[in-house]
Amino acid sequence: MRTQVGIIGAGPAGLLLARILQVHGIESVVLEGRSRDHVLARIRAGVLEQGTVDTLNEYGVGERLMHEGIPHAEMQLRWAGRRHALPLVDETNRRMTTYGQAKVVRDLIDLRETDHLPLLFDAPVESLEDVNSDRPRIRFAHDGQQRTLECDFIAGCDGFHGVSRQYSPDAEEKSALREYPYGWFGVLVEAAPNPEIRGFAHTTRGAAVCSARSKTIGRLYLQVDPNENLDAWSDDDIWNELDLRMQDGSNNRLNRGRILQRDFARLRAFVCESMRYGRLCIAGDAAHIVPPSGAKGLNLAVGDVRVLAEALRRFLTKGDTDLIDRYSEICLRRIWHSVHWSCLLTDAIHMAPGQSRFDTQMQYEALQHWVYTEIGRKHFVSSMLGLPYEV
Ligand code: FAS
Repeated sequence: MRTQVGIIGAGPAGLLLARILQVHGIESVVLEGRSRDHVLARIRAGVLEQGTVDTLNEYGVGERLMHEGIPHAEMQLRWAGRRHALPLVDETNRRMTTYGQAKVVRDLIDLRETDHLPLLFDAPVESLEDVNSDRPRIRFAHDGQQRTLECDFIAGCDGFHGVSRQYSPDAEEKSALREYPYGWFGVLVEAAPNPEIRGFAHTTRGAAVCSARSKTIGRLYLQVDPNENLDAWSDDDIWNELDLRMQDGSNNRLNRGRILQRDFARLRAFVCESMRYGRLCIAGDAAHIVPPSGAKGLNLAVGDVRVLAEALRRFLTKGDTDLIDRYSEICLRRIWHSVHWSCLLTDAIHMAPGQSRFDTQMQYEALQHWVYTEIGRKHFVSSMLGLPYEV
């Protein structure tokens, strides 16, 4: 097989890159290691920055999003048993929109399949060859055969546990990692999200997060110890703990319903600053991981892919290497800004094991500053809404 751009991974990064390249008349093949059902069933991000919404609309993938997306007007924060809120819209009317990652991925897959463009599922990539030559190759398995995809360029969009990052020789030395001593026990629930109980709660029992994936599906999280036995929690235990942590002195309670899915997410922050080596570029979670508190993971992937698609367009159509040479530098400005914000927010709302009353008071001061000072609100809103794109 031969193509211009070989894309590893059919997550948001790989699929959106394929779409943008297609619009610019550049061929690609997407190789996805898991099955189509598995990819479509994965529940992850839920909140899109304005830039992500605009990008999906710009490339013709926004129709369902504009019908089903739920724009946010405010962020609720709870601490010391009280509810506080701040507007989440900036002076240019940019805002966050709730629209689950599973829907973004489905929209992109539907479009690719409607256009009959190559997207191979159950096609795990096993190795890359000659990434520093002008004829890089991808070795993958498909339908019980060992296959090779010859390309002009390889895009590693294969997530944190993917294969591509290891083919950048200085990736290890140029990577930075922070592991948090707690994680998120997440549940997907069939219950209409209660608009009076949204956002983050800081409590001495641990943080809680209440968000929506649609008007009838809620996505709720409890901070737990990484070694927590999640099976020991009955459904009632989960609902009671969520109500306990989200209480704010009012009689509001969460709408309850069937728990459709349980999962656990480690909280970590990771950045690999070597995002390009020869004819290989990595994008999305293959290059960075942010604690989900800042709702940045998917949005950062979109930012990377915008730069990568334009860099590949200029290189493959005009031989212009300027943007591809600056790919890492441009992406990292946005990445580090989002990682910093996500870690600030994570540190402010979670209880660290053994933290002192002094530490807790420092958290209250940070939360107070973001909600009740003009400069704090500006910082909070501009960080949540994300930096403007450079490309
Ligand atoms: P992805 O991991 O989505 O996609 C990579 C793809 O590559 C996968 O389909 C994988 O199967 C495939 N792949 C891997 N190795 C391969 C190989 N060798 N060959 C072929 N294919 C291979 N972000 C937010 O913004 N908000 C949230 O609330 C949020 N919640 C999250 C909750 C959980 C439990 C997790 C795990 C992540 C969450 N994230 C959240 C982050 C998440 O949404 C990512 O940022 C997003 O999926 C990044 O997209 P991709 O870079 O495309 O990586």
